[in-house]
Amino acid sequence: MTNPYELAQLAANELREKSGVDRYDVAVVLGSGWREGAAALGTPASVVPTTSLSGFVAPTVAGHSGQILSLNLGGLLIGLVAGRVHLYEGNTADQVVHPVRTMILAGAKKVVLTNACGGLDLVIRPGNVALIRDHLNLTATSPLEGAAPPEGFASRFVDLTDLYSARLRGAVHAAVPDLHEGVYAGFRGPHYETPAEIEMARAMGATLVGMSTVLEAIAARHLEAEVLGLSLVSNFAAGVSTSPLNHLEVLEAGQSAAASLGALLAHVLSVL
Ligand code: 8IG
Repeated sequence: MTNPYELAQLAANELREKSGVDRYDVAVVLGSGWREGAAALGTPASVVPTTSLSGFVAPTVAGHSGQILSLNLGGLLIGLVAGRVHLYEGNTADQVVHPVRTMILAGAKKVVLTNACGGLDLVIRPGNVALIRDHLNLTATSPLEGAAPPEGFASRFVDLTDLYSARLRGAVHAAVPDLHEGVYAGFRGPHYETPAEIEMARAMGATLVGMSTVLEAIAARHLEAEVLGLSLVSNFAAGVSTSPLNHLEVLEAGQSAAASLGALLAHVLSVL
């Protein structure tokens, strides 16, 4: 049985061979809503289906196969991971973080994690994007559980003080005015929270809630990558808004956001 690190190294070698890209600078994991926006980054130089790479599990969302798209953005080599997988699909923490480990072992020293989430703060409205400043891992698991990482990898007792890189956040704030920052609470899902759970998350300091990102951030930091988190707020979390947005407003917020997400992503990538 190969360990998760050897499996990711194997997948990284396969990816380099199949994509023809011998190193990556930045990996971007595309969450819901971001895939459409990423099309604005340009035509990928190569598209590798994740089914052809060791250790990748297929997303269970209908019609969305996993792909790694390689792009050269003004000399910056970007690997876009489309088709994130989650704990709630029945995957282990190691399976959830395998794409991130693979991209880092293929050379990426920076990892951008994008997602769609619920918002707890009335000031961060549906359609807004927030930078993740910190997180609460409420999944009750870690990608570093289990056997110790093999020789050559950092200890599993990772310092998460600067998990969402202050340096990268500073660069993005300088380039993109008016971006919010939030604390992302990662739940297992797939159900949304009860209003009481959202009040619990608020009391703990959360302003954003979702079902992804936290495990990937931990695994990326363990492999010594710099992490940036971008959350598209898609809805107010349970019980937050007394006058819930109607469905049409939510759809409109999502659509107008999708149009600008690609431009935002391109701008962010150019300053990292
Ligand atoms: I979009 O309100 C989206 N994803 N946990 N809660 C959780 N995940 C989400 C939510 C939400 N909205």
